[in-house]
Amino acid sequence: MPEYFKDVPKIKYEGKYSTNPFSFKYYNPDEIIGGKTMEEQLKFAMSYWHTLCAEGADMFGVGTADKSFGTDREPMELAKAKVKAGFEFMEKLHIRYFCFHDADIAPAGETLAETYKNIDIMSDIILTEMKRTGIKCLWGTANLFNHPRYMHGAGTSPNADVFAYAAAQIKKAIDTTVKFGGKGYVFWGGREGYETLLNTNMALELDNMARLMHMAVEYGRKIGFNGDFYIEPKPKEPTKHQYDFDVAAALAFLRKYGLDKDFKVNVEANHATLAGHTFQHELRYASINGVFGSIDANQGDMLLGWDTDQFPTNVYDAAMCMYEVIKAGGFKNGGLNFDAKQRRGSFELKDTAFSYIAGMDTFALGLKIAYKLIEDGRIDKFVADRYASYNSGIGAEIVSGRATMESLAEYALNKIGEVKTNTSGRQELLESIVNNIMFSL
Ligand code: XLS
Ligand code: NI
Ligand code: NI
Repeated sequence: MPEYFKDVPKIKYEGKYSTNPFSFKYYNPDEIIGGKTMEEQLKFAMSYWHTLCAEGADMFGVGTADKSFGTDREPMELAKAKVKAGFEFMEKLHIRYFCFHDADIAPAGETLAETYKNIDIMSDIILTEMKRTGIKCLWGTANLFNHPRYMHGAGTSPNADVFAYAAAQIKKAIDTTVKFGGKGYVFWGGREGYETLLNTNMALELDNMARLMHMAVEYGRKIGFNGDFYIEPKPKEPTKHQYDFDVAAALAFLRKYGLDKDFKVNVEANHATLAGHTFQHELRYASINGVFGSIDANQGDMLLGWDTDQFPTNVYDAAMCMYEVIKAGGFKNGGLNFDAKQRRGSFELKDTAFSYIAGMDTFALGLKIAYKLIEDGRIDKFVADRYASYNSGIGAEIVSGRATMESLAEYALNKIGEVKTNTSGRQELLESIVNNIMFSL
């Protein structure tokens, strides 16, 4: 069997003092943190598209990385080589899950029927590799944004034929996800939005999007899909305005259309920052509303206003992310999918390995720090104390629902006079506590 990532050896944990670039410094799959192994807690997934398909093209230039994997790019031959390369990579990097779009795993045929056939052939081959290695599918999705037919959207297209075509693609992508035993199915609506309201019937587009999701749920449940459906919020790009702007907008949509029983959210770090939120904000908002599902782990660039999909190396953000994940009870059907690509200048195949090592080590650190923060308890205690006024007296009246406008007005008139009980928010102290815990690992 040919070896595709020839320069990449099997990556092992060597600890923080190792200078071997092909080693994990912090990710030690079997290490127990908080009662479970790191591997169980982090559930890393390889993104099929960035890792095996994307060649580094940008708006101003063609690709720089060669992802032909030794083939002359004949589509089916290439697709087969990608499977072998992908599983070799996951085995070498100790990645136990992958995520895919229909279009990543099989080339489009001349007709939809031919595309279906290609997907069947390729999914059989992938399934064989899954059985050989024990690697699992985290989630699947359909690419409803690349082809010109989706120029005006898929589920929100003004053209009913496009809606039907999108449904046909989703149906097959759900079939394939179920075939792989995947526990998630993602809707990322890259073109489900608009460029101008002058040509847009927003109400119909949103109703139609919900119709498509209802059909997907009905079909998925019928064929035995028992995992989660996810909306992956993103505010813009490629459209000027995407309907699933952020977790709050996605949640309002899900509740309005009665989809919140079957759907959760897949939070992507770079999408959060594009929406003007921190990653942690989006995770917290999802978690307190019961829709936290899965994560696309990456990071943006503070100075660039688009989805740069960089590999996550910011330990602080990873720590805050894992803090939220632990508080949410950990991953159930979800995991950490590296929806991330190496920079265009890092064009060698071994750069893909360095990128994943960097990302996995960052989240291993994040996990350890998050547990330390929780065990240390200073932050949680501060927050609990900060709201202590709601535990008794007038606060307890408010929280229990017994207080009314009249009772509060009477209390304010007779008991308060002027409020003299505010206490400091201590932000700087708390930030220094986080640093203290982070750097005394
Ligand atoms: C693009 C999205 C995409 C989804 C899957 O910005 O992140 O990669 O995760 O379609
Ligand atoms: Ni994503
Ligand atoms: Ni993205």
